[in-house]
Amino acid sequence: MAGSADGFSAAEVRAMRRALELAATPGVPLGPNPRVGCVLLDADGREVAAGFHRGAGTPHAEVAALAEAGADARGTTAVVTLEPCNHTGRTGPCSTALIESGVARVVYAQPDPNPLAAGGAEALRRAGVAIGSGLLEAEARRLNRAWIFALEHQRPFVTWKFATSLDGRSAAADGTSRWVSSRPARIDTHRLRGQCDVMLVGANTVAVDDPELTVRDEYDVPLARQPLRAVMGERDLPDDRRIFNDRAPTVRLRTHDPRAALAQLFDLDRRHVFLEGGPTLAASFLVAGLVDEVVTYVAPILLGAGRSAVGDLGISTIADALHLTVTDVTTLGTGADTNVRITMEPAPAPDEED
Ligand code: AOF
Ligand code: ZN
Repeated sequence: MAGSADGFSAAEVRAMRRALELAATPGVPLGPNPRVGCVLLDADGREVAAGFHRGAGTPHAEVAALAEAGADARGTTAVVTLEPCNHTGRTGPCSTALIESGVARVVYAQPDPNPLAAGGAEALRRAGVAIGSGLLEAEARRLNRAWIFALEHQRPFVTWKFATSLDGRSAAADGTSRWVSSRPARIDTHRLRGQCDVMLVGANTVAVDDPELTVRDEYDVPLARQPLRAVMGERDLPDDRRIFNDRAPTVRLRTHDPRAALAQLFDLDRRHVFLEGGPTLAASFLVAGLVDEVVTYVAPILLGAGRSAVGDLGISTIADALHLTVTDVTTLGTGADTNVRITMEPAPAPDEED
């Protein structure tokens, strides 16, 4: 088999792409674990078996692939998106499982950033297994960016999503807001909700807008479970609000402090918050520096008056503007249904004028 310049065969590169796809299976993983995929290749580079991780408490990707392969695992190359773990957590160490199955070589994309689980590569090497690392590492990191971020910062990654008119308003003067965003934008929102593990709104939004905050089947989002719904704020709410229905679990976070709310969600094993409103809650997270990604759906409508999409940020002069870097611009829908989705992340303020 011809090796590529960086020591990986074409079959291994293909297998890693497939492992990344398997890892990204919609609706997984459940709970606080990373997305991981694994493909076993025979000596001719043919796939023997494959597996992916379905969430905390279920078999790791390598163990799922080894179970499918049975005795055929002997002598194979395991291509894995994350360094095999070396610890007994909710399940046993993948390093040991790979060694016991007679796997000859392990190629992984990204080292395990979790200090409790890391060390698998070293254990495998000691047992005589050949190791290759760093194959498609950037792709693997992208796949688990919220999980990696949460591990490093000990708080969930926060995506703030809002829909707005061209002039930055989320509702008209009389408070009506259905529908600032088009159907294609709403479908896209449900898809993004399904990738998070908690959706967060303020108690005021629950009182006024009464969102259900579920990922709806009608939008065809494949989903193993509904994300948790969280309501932040101290005000009491009537039980008949849709967010308290039985379609998904809901928690109340009785605090106004974004940092305290995120700490509670982290303790509930949540790693990716989808912040959905309203303007005051968004402003409090922005002012606290606790927004890591912004996704906005801009509708080609003008309102001229009405609620601003974001509340007061305490900014009185242009030099103090909060700057964002655009990472993606996508047009959704056509004709009257067109919305523009802009994805951004916080950026340092530019230090030069021109
Ligand atoms: C792997 N393969 O498929 C996954 C890994 O509590 P546990 O036993 O599920 O362990 C979770 C930790 O193991 C997680 O934080 C991460 O470091 C690693 N996840 N490792 O070899 C997998 N999901
Ligand atoms: Zn493992």
